Amino acid sequence: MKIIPSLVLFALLSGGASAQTVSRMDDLTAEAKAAATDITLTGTLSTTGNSDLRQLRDLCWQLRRADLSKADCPVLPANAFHSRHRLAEILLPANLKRLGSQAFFACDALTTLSLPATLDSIGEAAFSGCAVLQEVTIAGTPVIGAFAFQNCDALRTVRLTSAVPPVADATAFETIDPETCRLVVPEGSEKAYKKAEGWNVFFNKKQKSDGDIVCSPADVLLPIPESVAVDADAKPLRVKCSWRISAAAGLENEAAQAARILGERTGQAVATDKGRNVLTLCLDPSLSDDEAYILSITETGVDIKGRTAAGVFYGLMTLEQLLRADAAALCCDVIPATVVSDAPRTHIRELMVDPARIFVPFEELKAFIPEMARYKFNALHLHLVDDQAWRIEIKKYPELTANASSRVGMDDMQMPISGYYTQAQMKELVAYAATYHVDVVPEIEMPGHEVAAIHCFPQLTCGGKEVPIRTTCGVSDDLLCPGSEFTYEFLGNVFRELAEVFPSPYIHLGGDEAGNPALDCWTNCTDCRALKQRLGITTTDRSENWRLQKYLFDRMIDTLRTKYDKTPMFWYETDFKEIQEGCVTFAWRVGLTDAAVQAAIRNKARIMLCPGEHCYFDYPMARGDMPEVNWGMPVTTLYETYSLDPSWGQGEEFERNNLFGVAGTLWSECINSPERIYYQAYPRAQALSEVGWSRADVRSWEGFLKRLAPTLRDMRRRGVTFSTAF
Ligand code: TNX
Repeated sequence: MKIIPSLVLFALLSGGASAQTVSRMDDLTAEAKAAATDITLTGTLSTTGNSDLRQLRDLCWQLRRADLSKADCPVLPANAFHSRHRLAEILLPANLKRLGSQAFFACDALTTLSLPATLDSIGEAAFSGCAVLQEVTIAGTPVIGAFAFQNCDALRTVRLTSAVPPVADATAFETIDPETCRLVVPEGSEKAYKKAEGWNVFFNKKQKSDGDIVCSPADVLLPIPESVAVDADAKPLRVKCSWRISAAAGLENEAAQAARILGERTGQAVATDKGRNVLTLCLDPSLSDDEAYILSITETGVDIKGRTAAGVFYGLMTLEQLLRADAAALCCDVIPATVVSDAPRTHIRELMVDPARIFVPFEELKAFIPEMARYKFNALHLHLVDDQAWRIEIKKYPELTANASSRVGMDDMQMPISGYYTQAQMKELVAYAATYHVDVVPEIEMPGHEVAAIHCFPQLTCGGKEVPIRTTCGVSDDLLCPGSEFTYEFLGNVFRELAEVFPSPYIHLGGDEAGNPALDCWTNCTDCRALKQRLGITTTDRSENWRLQKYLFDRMIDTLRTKYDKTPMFWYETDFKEIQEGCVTFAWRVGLTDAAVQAAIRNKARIMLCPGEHCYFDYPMARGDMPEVNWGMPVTTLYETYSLDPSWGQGEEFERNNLFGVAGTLWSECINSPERIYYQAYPRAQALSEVGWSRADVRSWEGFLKRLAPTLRDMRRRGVTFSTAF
């Protein structure tokens, strides 16, 4: 009964190909946009706000073919078709002048492409990751940006009409294999192309470098280490030689990571028995911190010492950045004799991902881990359930994933969103993350943001109300009922299974947005009233409802601590006055960090800093950057992220006793592809990594920007997307 409406809608949306010719997107109904597979637009197209292009990209989720050849549209903005995996064919506007950066990033169904002669420029990474693109025709002479055709491994023909080679960045076709991809140019112009930067790769002529690429350690490390000492007089290390890895017992994982990094970067043989350069990994209990390390580079190799395997691993992350150097190439040739001595400022550096609102397929979720580990993040927080979905298998309650992991719609995006993680997958994720020293922290919300569970088990809410799964963002007034024993039985069973899957010492219990607006749900409930009476709660100014919430939390905290030895975590709410000693509260609301910090100090609790102003990476980084249309989010600039003071002006005692760490949140109401998680996260996550890892006296905004440039260039080379709106 409950699922019929969404099934009908699903059938409507996916049934049959639908071709549409209209002037503008606003001429189509919401249903037509969602059903369209082939759209021809003939009008003057808008590119800002909820533009024709934003609607094409985000609302026409089934789009396979777009014909813009008759449209008036001189600019296709950055990200115009970012990660549209179904788009197989596009006819570009006949008056197109500019194609923005990442315009077709990861459009991995696109097979052929014809760029009009009117085009003046092709942005950075415009076609990066168009993995099945076979044929490109470039009319005219557009300036072609860095990494424009990165990882277009299926390219077989690039055809040009101009006898004069267009100006191309040296990296525009960096990953082209000249054995399999032909460059077709006007007769007589081969010589010119052969000599031209960017095009010479087609003639098997790798860029001739002007000598060795030498790493400058202080200019390339992010987050910046405590100290970097270069000895310019000592003989440097040549890295493109064979390598031998010698690792102490217990560092087998780090030895494997080291072999991977050296192999990928240097392209040289890596073994445990022979090699010219030696990488030695060992443990040194005299270091100051579990994550501290000392990395020494000499003429003969590299030594990394850590107090624990985690420290050794962070030494390796630093080594990889030294090999990458200024990212002029995948790997440098020479690193000067250097000693890096390093330790983290805060001990939990987290990114939070939300597969509840828009599901993140398992393999994509896994792939997120190595990237965050590069910047020394050590916790991945998974927001596994919310009003819109339940995403984790619970064996005792198969209804949860059967009935609440599939829906149509996230606000105006009328697409089917479905999926959940099995417990076996989560165990695999945990094991994989551990090889990158990342702890996976699960979150199950209570008493709010629980509509998915209530949808499956109406007895979880007051009066057994039947509630549909939410398909829009925002806050629901339907809460778990603290007066019903079933609530505790249910949560207890869920946590019993979670504790077995996630070995993390932490577990997040949500707690946000369940009291404001008022908890009428509880005020009018007979079970809640009976509970209030039993507890002697007589107030009627709404504090009674916060006390009921406290009762619920106290029971769950007790269960989690005594049965599973877990430290509970919560989103901070001002009205919720008492945080249990030792628990972790998350400061998230814009403008309320002072209050959260004082509450943590008062309650002897620990506090995670993720204030919206600095750490909400679901917000756009600038106006007009993705997401262009949202529920009214403010902007969180890169500078705002960087300027977060993790001690919040409180000084050392607070930092020692209360500060837990820093977190960046990637709520996914508006993040409609896995690639866009990276786009929202980076480079703000890199700024946050430095906030969380590096001491204030060694870091600066200018220094960060300088060191960010090679970091981002390397991401481009590796085909990873990020925002450039800073
Ligand atoms: C508020 S942050 C929420 C989330 C939303 C987010 C969107 C928090 C604890 N609650 O449910 O996804 O805003 O930015």
